[in-house]
Amino acid sequence: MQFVDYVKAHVKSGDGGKGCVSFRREKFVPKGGPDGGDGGRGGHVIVRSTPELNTLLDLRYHREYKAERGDHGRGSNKSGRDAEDKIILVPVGTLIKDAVTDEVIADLDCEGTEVIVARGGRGGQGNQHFATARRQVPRFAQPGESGEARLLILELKLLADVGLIGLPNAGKSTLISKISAARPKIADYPFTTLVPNLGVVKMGEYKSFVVADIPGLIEGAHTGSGLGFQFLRHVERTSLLLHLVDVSDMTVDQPVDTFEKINRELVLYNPELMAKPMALVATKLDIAGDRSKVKSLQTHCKKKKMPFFGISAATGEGIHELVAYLSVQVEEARNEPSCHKDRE
Ligand SMILES: Nc1nc2c(ncn2[C@@H]2O[C@H](COP(=O)(O)OP(=O)(O)OP(=O)(O)O)[C@@H](O)[C@H]2O)c(=O)[nH]1
Ligand SMILES: [Mg+2]
Repeated sequence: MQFVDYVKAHVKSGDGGKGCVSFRREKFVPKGGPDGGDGGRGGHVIVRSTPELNTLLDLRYHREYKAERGDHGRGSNKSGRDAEDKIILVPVGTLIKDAVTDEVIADLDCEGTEVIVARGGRGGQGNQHFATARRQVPRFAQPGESGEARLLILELKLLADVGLIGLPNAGKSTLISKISAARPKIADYPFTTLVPNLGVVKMGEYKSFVVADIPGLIEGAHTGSGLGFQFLRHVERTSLLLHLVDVSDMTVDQPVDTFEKINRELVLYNPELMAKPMALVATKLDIAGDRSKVKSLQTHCKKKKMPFFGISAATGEGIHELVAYLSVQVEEARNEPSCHKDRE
């Protein structure tokens, strides 16, 4: 399935219905008073998050959302019906912005939350409201209020606790397939992963955490090299980053330099990413040869006070320790007030 995480959409709420000008007509009651009903409210346009979606794909093919106008008021004090609201369903984790002002309208980061993005116009009042002692025959009523039109940007930022980053071929998808039920495509060429994958990792009997595997990054991603760094938005909300480095890669002499180059790409994307806790994971230990690269990375981590792990998805070496570390970190992050405590 295609994965879409950025779309623009036009929304327009419904106008309010017109208030009615009408007078009571009954047998034997000459000059009945005004009885024009009110117009109904125009429909709102509402964006609602649902766990059943995981891409903004539907919005790519349907970029205009219009709610209906409210019914006009009628005689005999009959109010017009309010129009139905137009609901746009989006995946949990969708950020909604006004495309013109760039203002964030809402961040639907919980399941089932919703926001009115364009408010329906109020219905106009019928002439019955305008009768006074001195004006007993009001021949006017209020028009309905206009609806709002807006251009929105919808941006999906997946919700995950741990984000996997690293060069293409580093073993990110292999790791997620080892520790969760996710089965992403794995292959020995770069850019196997083209869209993010999420995997749920069990943490004890009742709890779990979510890991995001994103496409590989290369130097120059900020200028669009490789797949660019657009997918980094999906690790922006994580509480922890794992930076994977393939220590069996013959084409890399100095893994420390490569590691720092990729870190610079993160800073260029968003300096806050580098402020997140990060651990370095040396991968493919089973084919790492004399492990001299492992040692240089380990020393580098010690200097930077960064946690270091060595793993092999092939033999299982180090995987258990890594998952135990992640469980503790995720648990701690969830206990911090700024985090989503309700996600388990
Ligand atoms: N021997 C060995 N091979 C591994 C290990 N982990 C991954 N590989 C191999 O390395 C290659 C790349 O693995 P992927 O998991 O697809 O790498 P990736 O980081 O997801 O790559 P992209 O999606 O292209 O960014 C595959 O051929 C894997 O089988 C490991 O621990 N040992
Ligand atoms: Mg991959």
